[in-house]
Amino acid sequence: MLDQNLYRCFQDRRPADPDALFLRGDRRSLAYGDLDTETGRYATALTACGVSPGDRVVVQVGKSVEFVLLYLACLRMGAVFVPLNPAYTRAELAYFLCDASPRVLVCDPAAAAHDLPALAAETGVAHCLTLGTDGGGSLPEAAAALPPATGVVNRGRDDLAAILYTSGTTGRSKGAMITHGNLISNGLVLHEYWGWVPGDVLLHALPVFHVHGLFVALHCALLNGSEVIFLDAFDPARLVAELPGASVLMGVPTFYVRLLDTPGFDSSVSDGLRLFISGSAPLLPETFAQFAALTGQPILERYGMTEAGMITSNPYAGGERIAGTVGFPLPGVSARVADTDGKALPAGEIGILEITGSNVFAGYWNMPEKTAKEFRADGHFITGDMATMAEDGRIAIVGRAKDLIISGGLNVYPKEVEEQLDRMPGVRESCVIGLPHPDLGEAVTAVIVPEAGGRASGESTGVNEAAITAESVAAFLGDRLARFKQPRQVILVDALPRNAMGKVQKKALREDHTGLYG
Ligand code: MCA
Ligand code: AMP
Repeated sequence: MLDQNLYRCFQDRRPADPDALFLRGDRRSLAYGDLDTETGRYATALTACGVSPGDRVVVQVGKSVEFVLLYLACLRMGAVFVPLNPAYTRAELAYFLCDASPRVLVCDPAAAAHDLPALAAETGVAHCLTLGTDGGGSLPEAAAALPPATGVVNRGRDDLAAILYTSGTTGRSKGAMITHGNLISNGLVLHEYWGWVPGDVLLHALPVFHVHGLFVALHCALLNGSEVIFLDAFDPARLVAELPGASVLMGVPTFYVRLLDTPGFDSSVSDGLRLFISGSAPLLPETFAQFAALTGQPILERYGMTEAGMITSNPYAGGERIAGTVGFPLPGVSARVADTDGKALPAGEIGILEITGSNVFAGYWNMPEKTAKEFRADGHFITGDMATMAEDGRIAIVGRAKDLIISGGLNVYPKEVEEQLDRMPGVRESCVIGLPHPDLGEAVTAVIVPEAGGRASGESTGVNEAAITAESVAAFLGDRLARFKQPRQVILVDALPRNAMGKVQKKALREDHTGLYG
């Protein structure tokens, strides 16, 4: 079997100088020459917990250099890395543990002090280790005392490297199975397409539990042997301070909106950069224009999704970056805009984007029926994004067929929030919509009909209606849903607008309240 372990691919492209820096973190740095030894120790620690190739390792911890070591150790030993947003509540984590059935859970020491080891035991997870953002915890402590594993486990193209959970239309998250082959092909294409050159330095301020920060950003740097300025979190003032030492920045649109609002951000800060990349949510043409006017640099917008990594990109060289478009299918990706039966539509017509390519995932973990539904018989994956394709192949994303809200680059499926809201005492029914928000792009907003007929009947109980406020909703959802999924505002109505079939008309609600956030 031809070895397709992504870790080996990174090894092959390392800088010759072992002292060359890989990560320059806020607390510690990591040189390329130390990667094998350090990841080798983590691999030994995981092996001691019985982790074998194919076993899942669920990781719910904050961003740190050690997080990256753990990720690379999993790749290297053929384990399947399952990162989770630290914002997820215990109830949400319970679902992921039951679904992924990992051999090991790695959590924050503060969480372990509560009852996560008990949760791990209840859900059949054999080991619960800890890793703090300060680099402490039982995993790094164990690793430090162990001899480093030396090998790299052979992996085939279709072997799993990671499972990334994406919210599901039904309210249940789906685990997207990502293979070593997916990651190698997408990484190499992006490295070339975006013109990485020796000496490039990446400024990294994204979270590392998603495709954008973990795969797109880090893989490009690793394939280039580049230094990464690895910030703990996004802070626009920090970015302004660090940008002069960087050549590439990747971010969600909210990064660029906030940068434009940050004192000191101007062309003197951005002149040394060769590339600003935006993705994960639509970049408003106004933001693109303001950024270009201030810095002289056109942001390169690209489009992707968890299930397929990066799919399209505006050109780096040899073509125009056009605001409101996401460019062209990347090399190796084939795309069509199709009707609901999967038939390709003529140029310029709006349809659903469908794709094939070696970047497309291997299906949803434990969900063969769901997987089958998202693929056409000819192998095309149905993205659920509404798009147009121009005569020259340029694609614009014009909306979503899937009922999805993207808030600050994080996905929220309304159904999941509605299911919880409907359980709240005093709520008769609810509907969750995304409304335009100047900072987050879209803001999760709940439209609620209070119990007892609401206000229209004149029989409002007063008690229930008064009880339902943004605060009471936040209190109710507190330990049920991660904070970013919780509504920013709550609108009380007498009844939800419905069509003749009884289906709630979300579009009408969105139109009625479109100016809520200014
Ligand atoms: C944090 N909060 C949010 C969000 N983030 N609320 C709504 N939407 C969000 N995205 C809440 C917190 O719970 C907290 O609430 C308050 O906002 C402040 O928290 P803080 O951590 O300080 O937030 P922040 O630093 O302002 O974060 C905003 C952010 C961050 C920088 C936009 O969310 C972020 O880095 N987003 C990037 C996500 C990403 O990487 N997406 C890529 C997915 P309270 O104050 O009430 O406690 S991959 C993908 O989509 C595909 C593959 C692709 O194409 O890339
Ligand atoms: P996720 O499930 O987190 O991977 O989010 C993927 C979704 O983000 C896609 O299906 C799109 O709806 C959206 N998305 C990503 N990049 C862009 C972009 N540049 N423009 C518009 N939508 C985007």
